[in-house]
Amino acid sequence: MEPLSVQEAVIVNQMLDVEESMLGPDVLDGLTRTQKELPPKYFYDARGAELFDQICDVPEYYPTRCERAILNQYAADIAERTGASELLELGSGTASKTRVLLTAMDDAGTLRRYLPVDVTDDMILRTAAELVQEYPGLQVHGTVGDFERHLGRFPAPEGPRLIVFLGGTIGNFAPASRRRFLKAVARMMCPEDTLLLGTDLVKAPAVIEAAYNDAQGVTAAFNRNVLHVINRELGADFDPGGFDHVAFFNREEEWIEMRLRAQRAHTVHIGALELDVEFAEGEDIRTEISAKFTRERLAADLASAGLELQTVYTDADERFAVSLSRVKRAT
Ligand code: AVJ
Repeated sequence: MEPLSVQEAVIVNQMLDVEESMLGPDVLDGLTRTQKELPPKYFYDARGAELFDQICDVPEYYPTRCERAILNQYAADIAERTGASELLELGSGTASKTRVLLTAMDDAGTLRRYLPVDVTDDMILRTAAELVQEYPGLQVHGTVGDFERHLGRFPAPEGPRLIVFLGGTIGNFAPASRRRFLKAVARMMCPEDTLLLGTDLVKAPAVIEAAYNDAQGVTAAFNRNVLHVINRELGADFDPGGFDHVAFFNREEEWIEMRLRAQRAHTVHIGALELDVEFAEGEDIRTEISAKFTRERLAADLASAGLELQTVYTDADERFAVSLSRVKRAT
């Protein structure tokens, strides 16, 4: 990659070497539980990110297309309602959906600064370099960090800020940590700031389940990729092909659960942890939950974090929602 030589971009790395990865402790904690579990954030090495991009293109996986359609339709309205001069994006990735928002803010004449936050520094560097070209005068202040841990370390706002958390990734948090996360977001918001949140909606279970069981098997490969990551990073000897991909809609919890199911009884050795993990035949590792929301649930979760739902945009079929919230004013 070309070194970044633009004046307008500043990238601050919040990841200290010692805390660079929680993979080891997280795997140890997750795989020694009665119900084995792995955090979904470890899907996304280079291969996992590529597989997720492919998921977004399979016909069954509707969330990305719906969210993009909503943003295309309502970006101008969002820019107008928020009057935001800066956009802080949690988990910015390639910022492909962000451009429509930046353009709308640019058209409204308010755009001054873009603040991407992502765990991968080269993603932020590349995006920053592109965006300062595309939007002359735009300042980019990137933060390399984990938005679950570094929320308090972002630059102070210089004007009305739009905080953007897209993709439905909020659904990956368990309910308690979801509310904790929303509270932390609310705490860093000023009265003139707005939160733009993407959430998948509750709908016919068959539609949701198809999105996580695509016919081409891309989601299955994505699911198994976490075992490749653990093999490589922690010197483990998982046989990813020895696990079946399972995804179902948990109707009580209103979330999708992805699991990896051991085809036979066996033991896996994880070198870096000096750990042997025993699997019974048919035993599952839960690898992801992806919560689906009703408007009521969404409003309640936001309210319990001190946020007030202002506008809910949906696609024509009401499959996905993008919402605007502000901090509740003291009464
Ligand atoms: C990127 C977390 C929103 O939960 O739908 C896609 C990840 N997992 N297929 C989701 C995912 C399986 C996705 N998020």
